[in-house]
Amino acid sequence: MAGRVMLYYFNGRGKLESIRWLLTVAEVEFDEIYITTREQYEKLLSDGALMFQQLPMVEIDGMQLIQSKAILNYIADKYNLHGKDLKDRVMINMYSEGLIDLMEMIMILPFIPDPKQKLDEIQSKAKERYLPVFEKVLSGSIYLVGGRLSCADVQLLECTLMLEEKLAGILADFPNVKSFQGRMTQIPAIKRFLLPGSKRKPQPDATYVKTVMEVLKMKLPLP
Ligand SMILES: N[C@@H](CCC(=O)N[C@@H](CS)C(=O)NCC(=O)O)C(=O)O
Repeated sequence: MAGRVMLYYFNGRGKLESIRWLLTVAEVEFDEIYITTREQYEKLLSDGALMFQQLPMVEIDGMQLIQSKAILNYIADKYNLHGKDLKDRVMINMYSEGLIDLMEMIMILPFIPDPKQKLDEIQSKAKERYLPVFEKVLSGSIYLVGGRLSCADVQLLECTLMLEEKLAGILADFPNVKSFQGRMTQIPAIKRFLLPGSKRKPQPDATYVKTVMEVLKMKLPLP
């Protein structure tokens, strides 16, 4: 198991995409095993690889890690993307948790029957609750916490790109966030990740939704 990092998930963004982003920024090479059938998922279950019977699972440093936030924190700690001390870290975690809340709203759009209503809710929450926070923090600093790059910066970039895919022009009233995006996309590893053919996943399509639903035996509407 030791050796290259191996990711187990669907061939799509979901709860793994932020981990792909963070590994990329940390310049860690990784491989992926795409779960495309119920049998593959059941095999992982019977092997005891999925503690809470959920994906994603990441093999790293001889461990099988589950829970996406725990995995993000491990990578952030290991690769010095989690601030210089406890006080930095709690701020980074606060920003991260907010961004994850927002990204999870976008993530479920393809699985819900009335995405228009949900998208309107995302737009108002993004503009009134989340983006103003980051606009303010970035008015006086290049990065979100402690003047250095952290996992929260990486998630903010990911999240703002996701927002713009769904709501073009949403950053118009947030010039500091837009400039931040411009700076972040100049980081060489990120520049490469944003090019076609990288390990970054596209927006979810019907095939992705169908695979997730079949593998997990999900039924609509979601609870
Ligand atoms: N808190 C977990 C949630 C993981 C999760 O909900 N995974 C979904 C796929 S995206 C899953 O495996 N669902 C199956 C189930 O809950 O039975 C995490 O962030 O990793």
